[in-house]
Amino acid sequence: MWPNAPRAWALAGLLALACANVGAQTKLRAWNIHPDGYPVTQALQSFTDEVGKATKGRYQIEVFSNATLGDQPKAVQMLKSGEVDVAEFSSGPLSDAVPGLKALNLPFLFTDSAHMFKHLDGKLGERFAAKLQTAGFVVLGWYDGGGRSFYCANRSVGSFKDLAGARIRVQQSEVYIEMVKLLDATPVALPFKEVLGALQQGSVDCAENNMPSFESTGHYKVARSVYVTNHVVSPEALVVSSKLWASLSAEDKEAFRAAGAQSATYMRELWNKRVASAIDIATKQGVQFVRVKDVAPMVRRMAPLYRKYMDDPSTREELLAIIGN
Ligand code: GTR
Repeated sequence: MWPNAPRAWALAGLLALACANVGAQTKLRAWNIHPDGYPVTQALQSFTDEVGKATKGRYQIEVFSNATLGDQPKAVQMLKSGEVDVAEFSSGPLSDAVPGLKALNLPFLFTDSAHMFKHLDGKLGERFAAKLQTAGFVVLGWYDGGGRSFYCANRSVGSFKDLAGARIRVQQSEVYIEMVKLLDATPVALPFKEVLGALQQGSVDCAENNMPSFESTGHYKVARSVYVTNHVVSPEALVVSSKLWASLSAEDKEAFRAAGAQSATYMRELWNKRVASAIDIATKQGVQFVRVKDVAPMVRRMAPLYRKYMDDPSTREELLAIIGN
C-alpha cells in the first residue's frame, strides 16, 4: 500500500486539476468606440455570443462600448500590448501603428464598399492581415467603414474650395492630416467623442465621417451642410491581440475565426441599412446634402499624396494592385 501512495496522490492531484479545468472560464475585454445599436456594436455582440457558444462558455468576452476604455489611438496601443484582447478599429488610427496600411486611407482609392471588399476579401486582404499580424493585431473580419464626407457648421459647402481656411476635425492619422492640408484647410486631430463639443463651441468648423457616425454622434444637429464626397472609402477591422491568439488551441482559433467571419457578414448587412436610415434622419431634420459633381479637381489636389505613397515601398505594391482593378 505505502509504496504506491505518492502515485495515488499524484493521480488524485491530476484528477482535481482536470475537474477544475472543465469549468475554467477565460474572461476577455473588447474595446468598441460606438454606442448600443450601432452596426459595429451589434456585430461585436454577435461575435462574442458565437465565441461563447462555440467554446461552450470557456471564453467570455465583455464588450466595452462608447470608448469607455479610452480613445482609439490609445486602444490601438492597448490591444498591441495585450491590455485589451479584442477590438474593432478604423483603418485610420490603425495605420499609424501599422504604416503598411496607409494605402487604405488614400482618398478616392476605392470607388465604393463593393470595390473595397473585392480586394479585402481576396489576396490583398490577406496581405494587409499579414502586416497587421506582424505588428500584434490578428484580423478576424473586415468590417465596412463606408464612404466618408465633409460636413460643416455655420458654413455651406458646395465645392471643395469652400473648405479652404476651415478648421477640420480629423482622426489621429497621418493621411487624413495630409489630405486636409492639401485642401488649404487646417486639420485638427481630436478624439471621436470630443467632436460634437468642438463643433458646438466652434473650435472646429467642419469634420468628416461616414453617415452612420454623422448621425449616431448627433453631429448632424450642429453641422447642417454635408458635402457628399465619399472621399475615403475604407475598412474597419475586428482584431484580437497576438497575445490572446498565441494562447488559443487550434480548435479555439478556428472557433474565433468562424465567429469573426460571420460577424463581418452580419455587420455589412446592418451597415447598408444604417447608411440609408442615417441619411433619412438627417434629411428629415433639414440637413442639406450637396453631392460632388466632378471629383477630378479634388483628385488632382491630392496628387502629392498619391506620389508620396507610390514612392513608399511599404504601400506601393498594394496601391498598384488596387489601382489596376
Ligand atoms: C468612425 C469609425 C470610428 C472612428 C471615427 C472617427 O466612422 O467607425 O472607429 O474612427 O469614425 O472619426 O474618429
